[in-house]
Amino acid sequence: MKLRLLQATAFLALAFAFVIPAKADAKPQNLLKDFNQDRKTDILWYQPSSGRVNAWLLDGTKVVSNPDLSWNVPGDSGWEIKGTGDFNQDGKTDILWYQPSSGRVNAWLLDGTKVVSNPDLSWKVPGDSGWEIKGTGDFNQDGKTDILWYQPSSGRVNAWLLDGTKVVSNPDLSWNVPGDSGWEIKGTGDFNQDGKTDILWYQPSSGRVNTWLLNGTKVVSNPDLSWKVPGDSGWEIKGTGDFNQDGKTDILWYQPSSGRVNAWLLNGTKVVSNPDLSWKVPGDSGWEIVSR
Ligand SMILES: [Ca+2]
Ligand SMILES: [Ca+2]
Ligand SMILES: [Ca+2]
Ligand SMILES: [Ca+2]
Repeated sequence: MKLRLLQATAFLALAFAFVIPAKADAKPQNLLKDFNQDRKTDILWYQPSSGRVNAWLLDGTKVVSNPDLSWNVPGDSGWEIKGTGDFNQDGKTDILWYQPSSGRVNAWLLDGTKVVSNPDLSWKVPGDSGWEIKGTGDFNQDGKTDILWYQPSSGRVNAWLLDGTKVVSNPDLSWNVPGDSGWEIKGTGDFNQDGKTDILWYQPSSGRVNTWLLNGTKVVSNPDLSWKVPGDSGWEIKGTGDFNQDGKTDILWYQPSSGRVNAWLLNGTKVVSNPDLSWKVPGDSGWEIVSR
């Protein structure tokens, strides 16, 4: 009887071993922001005045089409888009919303650009706590999207480790950065291609762009990127992605005054080239890139 159980367990373990390689695929997808599942990074836009949520479906830096998502959310509802991820592990990009007044954190589970359902996460965080959502990632390498929080007053950086929309634990990262340092979290990515989520920082006053290379929630090193961009240039970091499909994280920039959208194609922390995207959007259009 015991032997049979052992055999059954061994068989089950073997079955799981075969499933695991396919799941590893979920990690890059998590960073892609890919609304049409062609494995090419797309860009998410939001216009608070109309409530429209729009996706630029890209072929590299070329805009191929720009469908609206199926639901609208007027900005005066107090809801804000805080990032993207894959909260139900179906390989399709979802959207993360936050309403500071109620503290609710909500996920739009998408099938492409169609909203299928919108469950709340299991924890709430009132906006007056001073905590801000800064992005998503997979900080414990379980293939499930987690949420990155930052509290400028204390300098604490915190990760909500999620099982779908359930918060399982919330460890602090190993380093602190007080908000009055002028450093701001601008996104997440995997800058050293080790399959572990890293954090992107920017200091407008110095123009420095910096990465925290992480091992889970531990900061291992923090190299600067090879280029600087002073904040008074009017350029703003709007997110990350992989715009040339080389498996390396790139950075998305936007200059509202000119309407230019630009991609820094990176090799690790080295900027290799910086092509503009094929479309422009003037800042006074009221459209904002929310592609974290
Ligand atoms: Ca795509
Ligand atoms: Ca999904
Ligand atoms: Ca995770
Ligand atoms: Ca990494």
